[in-house]
Amino acid sequence: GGGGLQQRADSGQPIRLAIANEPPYTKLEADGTLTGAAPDIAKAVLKRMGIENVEPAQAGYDSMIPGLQANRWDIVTAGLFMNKDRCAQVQYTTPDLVSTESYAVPPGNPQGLRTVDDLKNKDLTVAVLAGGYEGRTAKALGVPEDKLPTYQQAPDALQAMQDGRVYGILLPTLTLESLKEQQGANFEITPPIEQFPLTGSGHAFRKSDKTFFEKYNTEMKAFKETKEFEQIMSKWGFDAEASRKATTEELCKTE
Ligand code: 6CS
Repeated sequence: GGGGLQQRADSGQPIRLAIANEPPYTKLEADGTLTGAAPDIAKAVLKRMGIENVEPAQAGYDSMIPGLQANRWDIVTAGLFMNKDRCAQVQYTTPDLVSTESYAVPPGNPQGLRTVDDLKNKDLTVAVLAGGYEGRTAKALGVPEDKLPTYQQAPDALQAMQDGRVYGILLPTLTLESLKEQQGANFEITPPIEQFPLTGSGHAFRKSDKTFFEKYNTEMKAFKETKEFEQIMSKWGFDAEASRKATTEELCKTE
């Protein structure tokens, strides 16, 4: 194979980027503009390849890889964190975003939820996203599945906490900070959970799109050395140095 995405680009068709619409990782403006850290990086890399025709495709984390395989979109640029399972299904570029995970908890954190062991030992549940990295990783760390009810998107998880259906939420620290700011919601965010591995995403491609992937990955590595990359990263609250130090190989070892 190898013709698919390359052919699409050559014929001037839009490159479809899958996102969740979860700032600061991904954001769809009210006017339809595609932005957020991962799409801004993708657009800059594609521009270096002479491609400016891109189109957003909004999806839940549970359908990003299936939709990629089914050719519903061309690249996942959603802060899709690498782990063993995902790395077996798609090819990931060099890392873009490295970040941490936290809990959102009610004001004052009455149950004192801070660690993965707390989640195992206390009689409470936390919302995670369907098909998301957090649920899978928490289970790998020994948290029973029934403590991790799933919701489609971050605002649904927030609603569940506000309704008292869950005690808290387990999501990226930066997602929770953005959610709190956007919704003006009254909750606390714990410091990054130390037992959780550092998360790292890359841009995910179908394994069959070899030629295009190789070119893209080469341009992305070069782009990561630029000032423009640093500007995108700091605009959205990410650390360019952490991204440069991370490797796809290491991040793909996460259970
Ligand atoms: O990779 C994931 O599955 C996770 N990534 C982000 C940016 N947010 C939540 C999601 O579960």
